[in-house]
Amino acid sequence: MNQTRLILCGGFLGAGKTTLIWDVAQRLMAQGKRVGLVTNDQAPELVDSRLLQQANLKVEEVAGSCFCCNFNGFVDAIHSLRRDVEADVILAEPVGSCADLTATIVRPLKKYHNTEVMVSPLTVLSDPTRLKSILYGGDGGLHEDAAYIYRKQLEESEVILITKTDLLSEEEVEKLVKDTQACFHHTKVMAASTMNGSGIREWFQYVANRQGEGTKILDIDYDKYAHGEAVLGWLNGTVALTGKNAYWDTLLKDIMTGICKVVKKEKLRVGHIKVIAENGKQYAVGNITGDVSTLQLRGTAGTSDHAKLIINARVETAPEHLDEIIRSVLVEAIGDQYTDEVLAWRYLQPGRPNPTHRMV
Ligand SMILES: Nc1nc2c(ncn2[C@@H]2O[C@H](COP(=O)(O)OP(=O)(O)OP(=O)(O)O)[C@@H](O)[C@H]2O)c(=O)[nH]1
Ligand SMILES: [Mg+2]
Repeated sequence: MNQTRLILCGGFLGAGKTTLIWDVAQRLMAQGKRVGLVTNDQAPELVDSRLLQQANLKVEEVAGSCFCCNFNGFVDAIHSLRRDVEADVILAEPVGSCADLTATIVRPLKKYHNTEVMVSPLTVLSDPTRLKSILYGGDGGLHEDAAYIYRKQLEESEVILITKTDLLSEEEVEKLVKDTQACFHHTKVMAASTMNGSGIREWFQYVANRQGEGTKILDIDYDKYAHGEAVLGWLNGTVALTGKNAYWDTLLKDIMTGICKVVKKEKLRVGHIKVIAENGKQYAVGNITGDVSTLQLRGTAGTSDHAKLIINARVETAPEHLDEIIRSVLVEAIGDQYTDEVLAWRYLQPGRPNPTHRMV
């Protein structure tokens, strides 16, 4: 078969990668294109995969380590999508705390797999609130070593896509693009919103018609990078819920509000907390991507006796403490109105990145 176009959408936790991939996949499928997606995380049970699968998209998951540390797993995912759906386009989302993708993913793909995939310019998505802080000398609401990862991601990008522009005025978007461009001279800077659709088509046309050069090799301190990842506690859990004719959106709201209370009280720095409540084909999602003002609740899981909850939390705290927080919020929100059964529950501190390849 022909080469498959591979578009890597990187960027820090909560930047809007999954939402963009979802949006672009829908647009491409409406044009009759065959699309495959690859999600990635340090542990299984991903909200992202469930969200994308809910839209009947073909998703491969590389779970248990990032693409760069499991390069062969990533290549297997690409092969599966080429075999199973004969994908014209693959959109792939690396773990949000991952950097150094040019040396560890783009270059090895170009060297060993260029008959199968044509790699687009590396796009790094950037949430405007964190970006503004980082650009103007702040820490992006992150530990200094996590902010280091954020800067390194921007530094190696071939395209910076500023996301969520619907949250800004036109003047603010213009200024942010200009200031970002001034810091990153050799990078294409674009801006988009999946909420109002602006900029998506322009970004896609840009990346889908070019090849990534793969020349921006980072000068990166792996000790600092490893510590920037390790300051984040990671929790992935799946819980089956039962309640008589329960309205799941209320429970989701109670859970997200309960988490916000603790985040505020303990002044916790959040990478991304996402929770999906699924009732068959109906689902609702809650996200927190920074301080508590970033809380978003979308969709509806409707009413039924049974539902499933998947929780993915990345927060700057010890994983054991994150476990305590999420458990106690769940116990309080679930109360005696529902019964719950934990189907999967894992909390961890990401290990030191140890890439399969590093081609400089
Ligand atoms: N207002 C607004 N919110 C957005 C936009 N794109 C994404 N979001 C929200 O940002 C939050 C995070 O989006 P995701 O797509 O899950 O982010 P991600 O980069 O995949 O996050 P990780 O997988 O954790 O790294 C969600 O609440 C989205 O609804 C946008 O264009 N506008
Ligand atoms: Mg995601």
